[in-house]
Amino acid sequence: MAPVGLHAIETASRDEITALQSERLAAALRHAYANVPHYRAAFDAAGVRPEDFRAPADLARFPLTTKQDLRANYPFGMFARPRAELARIHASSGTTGQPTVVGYTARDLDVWADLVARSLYAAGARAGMLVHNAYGYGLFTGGLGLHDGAARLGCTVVPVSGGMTERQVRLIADFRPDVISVTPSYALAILDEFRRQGLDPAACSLRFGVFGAEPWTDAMRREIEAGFGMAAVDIYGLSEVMGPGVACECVETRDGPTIWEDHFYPEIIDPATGAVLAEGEFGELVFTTLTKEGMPVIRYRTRDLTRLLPGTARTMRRMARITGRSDDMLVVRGVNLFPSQIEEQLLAAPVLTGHYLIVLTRSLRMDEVTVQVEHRPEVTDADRLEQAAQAVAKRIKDTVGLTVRIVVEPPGQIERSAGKARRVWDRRGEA
Ligand code: DLL
Repeated sequence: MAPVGLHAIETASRDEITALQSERLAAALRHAYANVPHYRAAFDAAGVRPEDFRAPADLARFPLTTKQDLRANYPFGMFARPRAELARIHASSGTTGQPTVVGYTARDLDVWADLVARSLYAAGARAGMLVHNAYGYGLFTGGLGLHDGAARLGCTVVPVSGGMTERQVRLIADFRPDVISVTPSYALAILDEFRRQGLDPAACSLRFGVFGAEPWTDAMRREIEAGFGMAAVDIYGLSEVMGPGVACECVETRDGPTIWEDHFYPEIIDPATGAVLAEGEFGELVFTTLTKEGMPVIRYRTRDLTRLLPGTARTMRRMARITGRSDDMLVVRGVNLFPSQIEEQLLAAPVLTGHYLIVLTRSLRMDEVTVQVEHRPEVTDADRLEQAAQAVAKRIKDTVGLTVRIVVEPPGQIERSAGKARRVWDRRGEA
């Protein structure tokens, strides 16, 4: 078990970090090539061998890996160890049929717990604190991933999982947790439930929250921080690379997740050409795992759009908040639109909330965007709500360049999710 607290590598010099990465990248390429037929075939087809790797810049010569590659090797074809040597399997729900399967050796689970413990520590959590873990338990990596990390840090974990919102509030009120881990959209649902029960969420015991698994904005962060009276940090991860804890914000700076670069090597590529972009440029995030045994990934395309930033609270590099996924980007009348751009503007209106759904329809071959959003329960004046709707529509027109219709709904009208929220309903294909 690793010692708990700030690890020396988190503040090592860039030279030390690069040296460690080079050594680990070379080993990861050898491991993947030797043990996963997919990588052997892909490297051979690209005319590269693990021995061609000398320094991180050489990684660009190796082929990228996509979710389709994982699907094509369903269920266990991407494993670098015999199935019997794996301690656990997780899978993504897979909105379109086949799930994506990932496998961990006991050592992988150990590293994962260390990195989630490191993330929680960066977020402000300490040994002895009580953690209310409302990420879903099961095949999703959020619940068990956070659980093992909180236990590793020495916290008391309440494995409440997602759902049963009334009970979430009751347990927070009665158990008095210091830390909550939950998707930001479900945090808002819990916040509403506090108020519905006549309780003041700002007076609750929570001091730190780790929020992730879906895109969210700084406007949403302000809402959650003010609502609960706590510090809210952004935790990032994906199943294919590990799960939660690939990167996490430090509570003292809250300026974008620090990537745990001793275990994951990040690159930013141009999503159209696959070319590696310079530090600071905006594009698609790609990860190579440096220490994973069970299912190493080489240059995995996350589809998440962001940029790399220099370290602040740590020497390791940060990633900017995810703007969205390239496959979530909506193209409406030729304009690119991310749900986060709408969210920013909705939450800037004091009478509106973060419960919203973007509905796309097509009439007379023209795409139309309607944003359904709930108003705050205490504001019921129809004129005020109409003015807010028009003001938001204008700001979206000014910032994004799209005409959208804002429909303000009463509280409770938009479907709640206990996990990742659904933000878009694309009905353009409907007759
Ligand atoms: O969502 C792992 C996770 C669990 C992360 C709990 C944080 C907290 P997947 O289900 O495989 O894994 O989904 C991964 O979710 O590629 C992003 O598109 C999105 N995502 C995850 N964290 C963030 C975040 C988990 N902090 C996919 N901000 C990723 C924005 C995020 N998007």
